[in-house]
Amino acid sequence: MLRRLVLGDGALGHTLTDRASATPGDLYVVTTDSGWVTTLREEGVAAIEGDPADRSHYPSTADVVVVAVPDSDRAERIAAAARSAFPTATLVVTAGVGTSDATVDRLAAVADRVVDSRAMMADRVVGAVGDDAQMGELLSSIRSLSGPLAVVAHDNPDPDAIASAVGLVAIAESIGVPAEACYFGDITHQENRALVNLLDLPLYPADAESFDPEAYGAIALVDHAQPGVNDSLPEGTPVEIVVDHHPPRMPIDETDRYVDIRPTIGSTSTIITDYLSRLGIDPGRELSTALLYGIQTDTKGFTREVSAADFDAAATLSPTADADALKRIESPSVTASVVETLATAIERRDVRDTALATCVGAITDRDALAQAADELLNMESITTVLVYGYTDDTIYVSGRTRGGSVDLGAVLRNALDRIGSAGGHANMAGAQLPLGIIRETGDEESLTDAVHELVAERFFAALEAATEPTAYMVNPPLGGREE
Ligand SMILES: [Mn+2]
Repeated sequence: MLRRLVLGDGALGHTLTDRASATPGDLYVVTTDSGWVTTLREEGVAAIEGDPADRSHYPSTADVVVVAVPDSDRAERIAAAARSAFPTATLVVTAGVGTSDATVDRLAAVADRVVDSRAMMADRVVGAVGDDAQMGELLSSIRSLSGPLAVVAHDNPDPDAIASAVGLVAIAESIGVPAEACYFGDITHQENRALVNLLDLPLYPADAESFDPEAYGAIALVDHAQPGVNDSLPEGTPVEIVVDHHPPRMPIDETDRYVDIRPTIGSTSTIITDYLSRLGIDPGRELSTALLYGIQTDTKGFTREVSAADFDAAATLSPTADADALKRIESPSVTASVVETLATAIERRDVRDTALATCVGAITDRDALAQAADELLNMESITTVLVYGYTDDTIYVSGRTRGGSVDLGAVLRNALDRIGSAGGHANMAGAQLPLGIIRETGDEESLTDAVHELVAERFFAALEAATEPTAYMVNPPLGGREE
């Protein structure tokens, strides 16, 4: 487990610990701020009141150390103590506004990363790109367009994709090129809808049937890299710009295009934040909040695949981000229909081995299915969940899996494509089936049973076929040869 140590009392320290305490992790805080210690302890965080420069307060090990104090001389002393205590840890130090260049240099000598909040203040002019060749390339690829830029997030976009798309639009608009952020599919999670709604983010649902790539000067992809793979663009659609942090599944053609894929970075929002800083563009309150939320969710509150650059970006954004809005996004109000759907889903669950399938009957809110599936995936020993319900004419199916042993998108296609349409990702997939003939099945109760049978039998059979150990067929177990 990654052990994180936060030394100090800055706003950054608070932001980081606030997020981190919500996820299981090994977090230590050493601060002189006794009020903060009390708050942290109430949240179950190991907080020690004392001088953050005093090694005797430190835990025995730490993988990531964040020094967050506004005074840079003090930051320097604390950083030196932390470095000597944890020579191999990733050390991130904040440099407050007004820190001299000499101090920043000294901090940089001891830290892996100095988060310099002055950088943005200093060059807030787009022309300041100077000798930054990469940013020059990005801007010139946008500037040369003959029409608006379409920035396409992957289907059913998550906060990272949403924020990155809106961020890239802001970059295009900063040089006077019109741009639109769009996505195919749905924004299913309540949190993600709250993100878009609360911050009033300019993001448009596109329609796969009517989307016309010709209407745009170019297409940019964020948080994914292949048209037609994680989005509903036709395969082979020409794409001019790709910004992503996922390791590419297949080689990406970089000829005559702007491609920036950084698999060591925790989120695309981090890359976009880096662009904004280097271009001197002020993201403003809403976009800062969205990007910060994108980083937080993709790194699971700075615990998963997090890099120094992610901390850096979070520190850049946090002074401008709207902390209250973030809180409301993280815990949106739950509607009664979501609670009812979850209750029915639990009651009617059909568990076979580690898979669960459940029919919740007639539904008014399709998103409740996805949320119920998410909740049920937390059940002990359950690794795959399928939740479905129906409206007047359609059965909607929402699936989730964890652990990576099953490609749920493929399972659902095998199970249900012949009687409807199915698709999605390895760990998150869905399907829609016409209710058709079984609609005639008498009362509501027997209709629910009929729908369950229709979906569950096909699902469990396809799942079993997908999890059949192929190794068994190639190499029969030792001594197990039956004639
Ligand atoms: Mn991402």
